Amino acid sequence: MLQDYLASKPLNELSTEMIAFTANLEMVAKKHPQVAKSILKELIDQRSHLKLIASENYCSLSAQSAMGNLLTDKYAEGFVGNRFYAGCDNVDNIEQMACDEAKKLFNCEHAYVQPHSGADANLVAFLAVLRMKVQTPMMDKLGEKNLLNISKAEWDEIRAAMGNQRLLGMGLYSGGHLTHGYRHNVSAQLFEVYNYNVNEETGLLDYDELHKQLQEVKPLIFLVGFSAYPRNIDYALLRKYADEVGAVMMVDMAHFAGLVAGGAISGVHNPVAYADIVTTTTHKTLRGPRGGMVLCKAEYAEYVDKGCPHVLGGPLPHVTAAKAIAFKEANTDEYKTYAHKVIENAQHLAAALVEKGIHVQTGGTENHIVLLNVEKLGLTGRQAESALRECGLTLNRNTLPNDKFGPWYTSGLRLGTPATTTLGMGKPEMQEIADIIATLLQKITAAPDKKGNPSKAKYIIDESEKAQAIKRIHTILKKYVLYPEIDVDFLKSYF
Ligand code: DSN
Repeated sequence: MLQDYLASKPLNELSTEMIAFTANLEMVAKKHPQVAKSILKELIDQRSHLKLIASENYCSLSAQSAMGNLLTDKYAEGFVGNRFYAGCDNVDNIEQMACDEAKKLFNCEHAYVQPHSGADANLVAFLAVLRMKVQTPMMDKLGEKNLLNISKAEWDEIRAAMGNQRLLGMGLYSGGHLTHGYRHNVSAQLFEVYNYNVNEETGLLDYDELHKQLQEVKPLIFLVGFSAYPRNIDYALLRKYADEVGAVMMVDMAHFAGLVAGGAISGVHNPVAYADIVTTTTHKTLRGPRGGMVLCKAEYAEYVDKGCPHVLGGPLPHVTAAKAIAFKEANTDEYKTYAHKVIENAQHLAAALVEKGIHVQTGGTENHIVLLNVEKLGLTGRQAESALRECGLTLNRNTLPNDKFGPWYTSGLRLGTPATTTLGMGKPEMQEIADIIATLLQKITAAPDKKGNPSKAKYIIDESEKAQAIKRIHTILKKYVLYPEIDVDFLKSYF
């Protein structure tokens, strides 16, 4: 495969990206051709569908290359300069570079780049706060620094105190994340959880209501952040509220970290400037490899840095290397332009959808998320999601406040612009996409189930509407090709 590509053109016309991708695929195919085929099929799928999933993006081929190598073989439990394994010099250097890049990018006091995901980052943060605010003071009272030296009864008392703390987080149906205290999630088993919600009418956070609730609950952790809220949050105000009740302010900025990094979300809306601890993923708007990170004030650093081994297994040095690359990529003017454009595109998309009669939650957006209510069109989110996917659009269903269809079927759709903006799309494409979506949503109808009752999953779609939509999507995608350096037709001939 690679030899054929190298022989196909003069040397100065060969693309490094294509050589690397082809070599990589050939190495995979040597051991498992079916896996190589699936990788190629995934590229074809991502190229032929419009990616509107708000939490996805396209990571650079350089960051991807940093992940595919021998760094995966290295164990490095502990943190920079304090490892439980020998031979970590290079991994130390890589992790230090990633931490330094992250601190520079977000202008924060401390960065911990080991979490494997956003959920892991949240767990690291939870335990850090519990250890700092509950365990350490109790140990100090005992005049003891080492948990192993205390009696079973003393440890039982500490564990009971740690397990009896309150967390106040945004409700799942209001846009909060599962790890913010959803009953089935470990977060709700670690803490006594209270939820705040958005106003049902407006879909917006009610700051006065939240203030009141915070004063009533007086949580140890006041957790702000979301995975489906299309508006900015005033973190300066919430910091004030948190201080009144002595709560630790934690923000999960997984969704909009890239917009903060690029300066498109700033001032009172930048959580890093106000929170004690900020967690994030690195692969959404931030456009890096799949992973997590914790940023915190210096006083939390020693607790956060114990994430591995207290919460996490060994770090993933190959992913850390890719994080260092992504953070560096994000620290450029080009990326700043990108971050601003993500929001502009989301606003164009939302405005065009509203104009076409689609119900957009909160009437618009201030970030990369556009939330639609499809129940008003007689559909569940599941029906709309599946029907749109058939027509070439990949997006996901989402719960809405007081969702009558629940988290599986849902009443909403969540759209996002990080990926389409990476491809270079702008206002005309957002308007075209809005028109395609609105036309389809207004034509799809719910189908009856086997017993003749309205189904929450099945739908009816007119075949000519579908063909028309696919054609329109392909016209857009032909102009904005994912990883254009990679010649898919050439690679397809080998599988
Ligand atoms: N799965 C992510 C999202 O889609 O928002 C959050 O974990």
